[in-house]
Amino acid sequence: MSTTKTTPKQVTVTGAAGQIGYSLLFRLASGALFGPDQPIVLRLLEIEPAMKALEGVIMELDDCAFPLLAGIEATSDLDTGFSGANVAMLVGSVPRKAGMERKDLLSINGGIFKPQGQAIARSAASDVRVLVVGNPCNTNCLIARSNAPEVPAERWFAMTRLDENRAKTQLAKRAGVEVAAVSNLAIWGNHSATQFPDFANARIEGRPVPEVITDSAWLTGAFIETVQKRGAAIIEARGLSSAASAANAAIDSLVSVFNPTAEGDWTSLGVASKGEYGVPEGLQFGYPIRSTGDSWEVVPGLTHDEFAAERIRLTTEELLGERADVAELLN
Ligand code: NAX
Repeated sequence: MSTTKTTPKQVTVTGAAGQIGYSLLFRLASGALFGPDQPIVLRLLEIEPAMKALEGVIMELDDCAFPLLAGIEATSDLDTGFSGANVAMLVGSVPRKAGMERKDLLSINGGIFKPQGQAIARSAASDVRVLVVGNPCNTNCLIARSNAPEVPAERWFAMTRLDENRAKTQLAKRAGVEVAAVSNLAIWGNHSATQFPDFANARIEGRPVPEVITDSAWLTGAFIETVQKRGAAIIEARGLSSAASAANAAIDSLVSVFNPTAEGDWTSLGVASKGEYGVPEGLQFGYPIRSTGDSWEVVPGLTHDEFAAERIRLTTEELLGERADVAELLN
């Protein structure tokens, strides 16, 4: 195998010295995103106070001697960080602290994602794909996208895949099947406690979930609650928020964008709404997505009962509220 003849992909990761970065970078460098024949350059964007910690992470990356890692650029300068980026993973953000209102959180993060969006428009490669992980990821993605009108709206994704993966495992455990038997699991709406993991349209071994798991009280109650509150349960158990599973979901998300979706299946991504399923246009909304590897579509024609429709209405309302809170940051 020769890796020297292939032009490396430029992959930017923000918040690279953080927890998720610590899991993500090593998987990227080992080929988890583009496979074993595609070298990459990691472009690591951090704020000044974290540059020393980032140096340590880079030492460890060096010490892995990854054959696919063609270079590392560490910087706190936005244009250097996004220069020539084919993929931008926006992980770094400011977490919610005790006493912080949602509005404060949104505007602090707006201060991060607006200039990042502008720098992506100026400096990234013309084929850039952007995945926003840093919370509140849907609205952070909306802010960045709206400040980069030169980058087509369909290149922007907010991460709902961790919720999808969590939901699949809960269903598999309950049904006593392997997780690979669960398919067609969409997370509708916001990556937050209002998200709707759509069990009714999901399948287990090809059959609708409610036919396999007939306990509808569990599906509409404990199942949804477990998925929605999984992040908090991990903090409670580990003393730290989920990181390795988030990094894994970030790679899963982009693999789903760059590769064709399995026949009949779909995956979950937060994308710019064009009004599908009655969701107001422009919201960065979690939908079921099918990709060809080059382009993707929101899966059409799914139906929702009253329960699901109400859940989707609530998560839509929340995203509309977030959008109103950051109106002054939008273009
Ligand atoms: P950490 O606090 O460990 O790391 C964040 C890193 O971002 C820090 O190193 C910090 O210096 C850096 N940073 C802050 N502002 C920056 C800026 N303007 N430019 C570049 N870097 C900057 O958090 P971590 O656990 O890694 O989580 C990162 C984000 O992912 C958080 O917002 C978190 O809420 C979010 N998550 C999103 C998930 C999702 O499913 N969408 C799940 C996991 C995670 O909770």
